[in-house]
Amino acid sequence: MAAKTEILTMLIEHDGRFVSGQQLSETLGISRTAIWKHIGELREAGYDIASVKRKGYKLQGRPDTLSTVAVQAGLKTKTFGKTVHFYDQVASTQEIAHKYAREGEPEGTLIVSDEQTVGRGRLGRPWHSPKRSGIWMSLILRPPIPPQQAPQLTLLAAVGIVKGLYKAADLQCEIKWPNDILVEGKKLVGILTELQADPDRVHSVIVGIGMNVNTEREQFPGELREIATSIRAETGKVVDRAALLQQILFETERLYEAYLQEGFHLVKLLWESHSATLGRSIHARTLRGTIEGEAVGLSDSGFLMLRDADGTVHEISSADIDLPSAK
Ligand code: BTX
Repeated sequence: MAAKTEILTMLIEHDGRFVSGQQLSETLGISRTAIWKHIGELREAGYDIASVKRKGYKLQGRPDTLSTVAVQAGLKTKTFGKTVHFYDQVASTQEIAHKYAREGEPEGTLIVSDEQTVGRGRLGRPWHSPKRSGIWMSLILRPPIPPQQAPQLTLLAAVGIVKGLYKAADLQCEIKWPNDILVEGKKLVGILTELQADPDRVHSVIVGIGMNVNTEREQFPGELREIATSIRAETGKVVDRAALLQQILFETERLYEAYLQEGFHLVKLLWESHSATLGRSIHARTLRGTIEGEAVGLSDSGFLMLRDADGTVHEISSADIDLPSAK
């Protein structure tokens, strides 16, 4: 961890209390002058750090950013987010993640931006990603699985996000197959999973996550106002995006480890328990037409099983789902 990140981590852990320059210098094994220099850099980056003679340093305020130091200070993961590429503004974090994945960046590399100008969803649809109001991120994974199993990672990410949202923002959400996280039927999070693969082997899975965090309801453009929501719109609270992102990385990494060791079963169970889709009559709009029926479960590969009026069970690998009787 970079010294600056370690200093910020210690300041955060002291939660508004002073940490002496001596203590920082001994823990990090660098001079007090070096500590002073890093504190200066943190201040320049927007951290409000008080310094008082004989007492040391105290963190009084943090900037609203998902910069590398903000994401990494206090992060409790093993690999997720250990490498972060942060941008004030990008076209799409997915594009950058694809480039880094091709160049061999390791599993867990995170690409995150405070704003996207051309954020995208599935099938080239646009994803609204205004400045500092959400989490716009792409995570590079390198699971040793065949490409057919890659959709399982969308479901895994959805469960990790739901757990993270519950722990960091006290918000209960539902998952709509395959990639939406909803509150009261409105979309809070979208997930876009893309692959770099040979026919029999995955090179990388890029998990793109777009989450509306501090957007106020009236800030959504007209076409999204009825279908989108944010944590702030739901709870009235402004959330620390960096702390939320850390929690999501932590929960998702734990699930991912279990998935690699034990397979899809645990993810499937957790996913089903948070599902807004199962047990309901739905319309699945696939590229080959619409199928109507009851969503009866997930297959072992993560496909949605839909029983039509004739009792035939269809396995759906990709579709847009309408919940006609949605709340
Ligand atoms: P999706 O195709 O399921 O959803 C896209 C649709 O969602 C749009 O057509 C629009 O109706 C609606 N929508 C657009 N923006 C928002 C928003 N901010 N909140 C709620 N609804 C919205 C979902 O695709 C996958 C989205 C992944 C986005 C991430 S952000 C980081 C990464 N980089 C990137 O370019 N995409 C991913």
